[in-house]
Amino acid sequence: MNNKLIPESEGIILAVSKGRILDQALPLLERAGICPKEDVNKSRKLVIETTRAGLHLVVIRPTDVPTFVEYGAADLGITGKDVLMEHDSSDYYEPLDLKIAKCRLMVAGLPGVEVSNNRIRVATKYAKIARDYYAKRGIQAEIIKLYGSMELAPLVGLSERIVDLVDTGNTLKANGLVPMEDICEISSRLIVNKAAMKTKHALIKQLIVTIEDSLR
Ligand code: PRT
Ligand code: MG
Repeated sequence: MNNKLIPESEGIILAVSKGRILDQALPLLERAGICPKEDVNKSRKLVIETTRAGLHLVVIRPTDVPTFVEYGAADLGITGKDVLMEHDSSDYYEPLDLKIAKCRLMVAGLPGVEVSNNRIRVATKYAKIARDYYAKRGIQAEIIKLYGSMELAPLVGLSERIVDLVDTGNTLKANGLVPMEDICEISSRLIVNKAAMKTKHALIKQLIVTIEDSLR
């Protein structure tokens, strides 16, 4: 591809997830000496230059980050492990755990609501993760895919359980739900396009080392 805004010879593109990951990624990048040249929350520009020569940022939805990186539209990306697990591909490297935007992926539900192992409905944004989790336990769960407000599902009888991210537990509590099973810990990761790791090795390696140093 030659019709790109940023010629390959002129640097690398880092795709950062919008929202809460961005809020925590910006201070981390700043510690690594990388500052966007515009206010990423206000700018209407989609490609933002940084104080690190040759490093451009694109700020996109968390779920789009692995896609951009796999196709090489971005050389690197920052997104949640939950997003990567659900995306389920190995078409990129995952060299760093950035230890930001931490939370846990959990099964939750209304207290006292028992379920039988062959009749359980689970509402979640994480259909693949939930399917794998129950399959591993030999439980035939009916997975109901939602795009948000998972906590509502048990309250209105859509499902007996939800699989969702939990941080403080306040959201569950506010809705009368309780955490029931721990699936795994989540944090944001740095991912890298496999081809770019070869063709732009020096630039990318330097950047990984700089970010890794700033984690300490
Ligand atoms: O809009 P789009 O669907 O693209 O993204 P989004 O709205 O999911 O983005 P955003 O900004 O919420 O960021 C999501 C990413 O942040 C996730 O993919 C995780 O990697 C990370 N993260 C870390 C979290 C949380 N902590 C978190 N607590 N994402 C969501 N939550 C939600 C959770 O879903 C629940 O509704 O916060 C609520 C629980 O928080 P507590 O503190 O009440 O337990
Ligand atoms: Mg959102």
